[in-house]
Amino acid sequence: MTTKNPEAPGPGVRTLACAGHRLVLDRTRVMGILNLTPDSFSDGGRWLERDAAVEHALAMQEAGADIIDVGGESTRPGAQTITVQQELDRVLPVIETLAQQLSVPLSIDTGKPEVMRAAVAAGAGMINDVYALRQDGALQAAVEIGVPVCLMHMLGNPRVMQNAPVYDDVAGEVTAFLLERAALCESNGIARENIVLDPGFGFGKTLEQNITLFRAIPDIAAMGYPLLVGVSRKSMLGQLTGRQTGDRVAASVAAAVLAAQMGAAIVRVHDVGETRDALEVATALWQGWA
Ligand code: 7PM
Repeated sequence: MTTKNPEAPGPGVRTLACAGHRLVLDRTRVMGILNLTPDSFSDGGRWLERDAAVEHALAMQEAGADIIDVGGESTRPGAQTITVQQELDRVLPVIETLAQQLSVPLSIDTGKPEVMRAAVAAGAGMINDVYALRQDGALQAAVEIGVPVCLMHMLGNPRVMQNAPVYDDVAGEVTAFLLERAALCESNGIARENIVLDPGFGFGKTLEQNITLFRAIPDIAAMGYPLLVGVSRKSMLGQLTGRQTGDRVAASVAAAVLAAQMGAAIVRVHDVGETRDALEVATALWQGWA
């Protein structure tokens, strides 16, 4: 007797196994941003702020988020680093609560091995590291933890990255870096199926370099790893539209749709409902669903 599991992905569809949740990459998935840095929640540790963060995550799930990315350390250009304890205090209570309440997986946006371990122990199902596991102990932690990891390209570090970045060939250099990090991860025991790559828009790139890199999304996606693209509300969109952060929703949605058409497997966004709607329409009109 043959039984067909209606939940099973078709042949060739990549799936991320996120600790008890599956992220099936049969269409471009939406990662909702939950920012616990003091930039948005004044100290990130107080009860009212925790409740607001949990409410916001639930609202993003309701709006169609496929995964929620929780971050406690600002990677804003020029930002100072925080201690492990500060970062744990910000993210752990929220992850513990959300892991119980959400039906979608959580990712932890951190470069610190201690935070990776604690966050996954508390229920996170993916590691999102803008340092691509380059901080001391991070690679080993990711190997041991065993959840999918997103490796992002950044030139330098957040403090200095926007000081006149220079490339001979931005797309070629970013691609080479990502493939080198992926190869190192695999040689240390991270499964190929657990690796996601991200060109790192805005992380040590000028507007012109970001545009060149964006146009290379199909080539980077062709390397065979799922590609994550994060351009939501970023300054490149401010430079293109002349708009302030909160007024970059339409610009962000346009960029997310284009990234999806060009091969992005996951888009990391603030405006989940708007992005979902736009992706549904773009997919239906471009490919025809079903
Ligand atoms: C201030 C400036 C606050 C910039 C936050 C940011 C990405 C990421 C971020 C990305 C992946 C933002 C950034 N961006 N992780 N974390 N890819 N994988 O705009 O592009 O959200 S932080």
